[in-house]
Amino acid sequence: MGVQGRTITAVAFIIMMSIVLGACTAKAQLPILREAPDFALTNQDGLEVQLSDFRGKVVIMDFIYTSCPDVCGRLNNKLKTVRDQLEVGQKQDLVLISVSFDPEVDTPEVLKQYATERGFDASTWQFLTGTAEQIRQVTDDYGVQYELVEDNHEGEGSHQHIHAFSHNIVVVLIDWDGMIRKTYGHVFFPDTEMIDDITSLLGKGHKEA
Ligand SMILES: [Cu+2]
Repeated sequence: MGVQGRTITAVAFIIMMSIVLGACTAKAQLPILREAPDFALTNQDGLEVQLSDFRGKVVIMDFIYTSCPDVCGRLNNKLKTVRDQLEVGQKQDLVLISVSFDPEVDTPEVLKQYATERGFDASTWQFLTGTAEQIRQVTDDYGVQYELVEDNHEGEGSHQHIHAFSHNIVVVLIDWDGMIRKTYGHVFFPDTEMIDDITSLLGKGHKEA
């Protein structure tokens, strides 16, 4: 091979490597994990809501109960903080859903009050409840585990009914097409991780709704 041939080989090699490196540094696409099981539940306004109503949007969904003393509130505060940091256009394409696994206490009225008191914007955030069977089905479908460990009716004549559950944490990121793209199993993920994940989906330009 002559000098010219070697130069061409070297140039070709450099071009090839830069393509490979470019591909490696490009943002990784979230894989499609599985189809998000659909459901029909009741929201904080007493209206029926189906997951499939939100095709064309990106959905972040978690599972909570309103009398949780700690983790559920922290988790929803985190989702609120993440949402607050998105650009206006991105916010419009994102729907937050919190499904209660405590339908006995978390009626639509309780959910509405909870959202209002904590500043969770109910216009873009669905708080869902249902019958015991409906909730059992949805939580089974999404791998939510929970167990009632305390059942408190506070004082005589008080309407306060407090449950305590032992439960795992399930947060799912669902794309515009109803596919689960990521699950978060704890509350300690950095805001930036979820923002990047949402942005990677919203950057695709799928806006049918
Ligand atoms: Cu909790």
